[in-house]
Amino acid sequence: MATATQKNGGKTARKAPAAKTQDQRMKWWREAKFGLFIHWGLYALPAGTWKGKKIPGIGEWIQNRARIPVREYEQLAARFNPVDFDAKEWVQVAKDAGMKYLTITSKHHDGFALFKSEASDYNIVDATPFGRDVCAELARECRKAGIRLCFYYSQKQDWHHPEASGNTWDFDPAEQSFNQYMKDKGLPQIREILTQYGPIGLIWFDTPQDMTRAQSKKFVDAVYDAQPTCLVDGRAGHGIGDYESMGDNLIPPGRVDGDWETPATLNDTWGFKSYDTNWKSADGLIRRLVDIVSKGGNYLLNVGPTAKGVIPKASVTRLKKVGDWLKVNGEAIYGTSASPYPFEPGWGRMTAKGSRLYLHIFRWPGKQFVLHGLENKVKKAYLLADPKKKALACEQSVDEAAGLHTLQLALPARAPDKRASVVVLETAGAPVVDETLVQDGDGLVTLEAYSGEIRQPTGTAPLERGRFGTIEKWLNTRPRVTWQVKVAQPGTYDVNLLTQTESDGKWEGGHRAKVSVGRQTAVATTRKAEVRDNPRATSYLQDVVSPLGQIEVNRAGLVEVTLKMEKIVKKKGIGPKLRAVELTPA
Ligand code: FHN
Repeated sequence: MATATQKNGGKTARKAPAAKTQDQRMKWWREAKFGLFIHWGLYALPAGTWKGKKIPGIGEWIQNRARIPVREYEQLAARFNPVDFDAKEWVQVAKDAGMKYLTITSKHHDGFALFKSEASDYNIVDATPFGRDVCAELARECRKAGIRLCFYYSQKQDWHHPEASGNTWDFDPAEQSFNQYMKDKGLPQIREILTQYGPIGLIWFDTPQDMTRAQSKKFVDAVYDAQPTCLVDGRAGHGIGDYESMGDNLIPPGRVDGDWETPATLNDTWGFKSYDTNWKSADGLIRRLVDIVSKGGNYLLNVGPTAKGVIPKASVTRLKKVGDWLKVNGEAIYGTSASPYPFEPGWGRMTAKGSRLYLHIFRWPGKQFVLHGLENKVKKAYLLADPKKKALACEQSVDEAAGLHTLQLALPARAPDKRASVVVLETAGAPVVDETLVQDGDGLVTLEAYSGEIRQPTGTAPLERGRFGTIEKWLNTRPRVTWQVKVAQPGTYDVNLLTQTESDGKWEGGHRAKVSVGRQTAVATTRKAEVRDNPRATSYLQDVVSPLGQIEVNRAGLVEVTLKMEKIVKKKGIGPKLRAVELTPA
């Protein structure tokens, strides 16, 4: 189980916010679930190309990646004239997407501010022909639309300032004084963005790098001093802040405790790049939103407007589709808490609110749906998409010997929404579940690496848990991974081993893997029988499926499944990167 390290973050560091309890301060954010991130600045002009060359990497990093001298890059300001910028339209994009807050780059790493600043004239009002304060205009429109305005602020990197970090091509790091930068620009600008635009929802610091704890604390205190109710994200440094910010585009596996958020891109860049068209599908965005919320997180989804001030149409249409889904299913998202189950079922995800459990079904089962492990009585079940809330027939039973609670639901043959259809279960009291890993109602048993227990003999090089919920560094044959799982349907199962590729597509087979349940074993050499998209990093990781044979499970109830590697090929030195073991009814 992952843990959001900031769950009490900020409590010791904070000076001012005593006026409200932490729960009161966090309330709007915990209910909001979905926000718009906007990366916008001078980098929208080159849009990924400098002097005729396509510069690899994310668009807002072009100055750094192409080592553009300050004196050259800052001339972009004289050409920055986003005449099509319309704050009302941008806020409407967020509103139509069902988003509740908007976080814009008030200053990104290039040091250029999107607000009127006395601390530095390298800002949109003083340095561009446009001359308008976009933060002021957005503040006005956000207020009217009931959207919380929040500011991203790059506190450590400022490639324009001689005393800040990140620009090693113009300035010598050995001669820099970050304290001087904080005094001259960093802290004054934090005060400006918190005093010029009314109440601010949160400040989104980023890349604290080697800041000292005292420096991080100064920034955070400056926020809390100016606006005690303003939240601070988890990238202020040193674990200070109100919630944890996950890695970019990183959706953690399983259950996550504490408050957290995943910042994510719609394509592969944050700032606009004219040739990045690798857009995520609306279906994928809806499922990611559900996935994140089912684990208790918030989804901060980014757009990168053009230099004219337009949010790309491809972004707007996708976001609108998410918003349309939320119009029907928002009750199962806003203000909900994480699924009471600590694992991810194969058929979809769950969220909860009061005495309601919401089943977000991705894999529609046809006319019958089975859920194991829910212990409360279900008073009524219905589809959220059904305006009449017609009750779905449901039956509950308990198999005492197997320790298994089963709910059977009658569903229409076709899904109301193929991306995610929500069934509401009104339960007697808040949902209570058996937290033991259990077979899915449709028969699949998924044993994900993140929920497996590593049995590591002493003296062997330790297996490691990877960012995407894998088990890695499996380079010797002595460790085992085990799962305790409740099986509902005894019978014969096909056993598959799923191992993950490297991001460059590298994968190594030829290992000998053995899965056992009691005396039953399935053992085979790993090979690429099938390749699937990795659900956590669809665009660049894949799962390789190796069939291991069959095993027989002869009774319902709790069983222990063990995975051992009997032989490991080490030619490429990566070993099997375990994603999951799957048991499918034969
Ligand atoms: O370097 C930045 C990047 O440009 C972008 O702003 C992302 C958004 O989370 N944050 C940093 C990298 O993690």
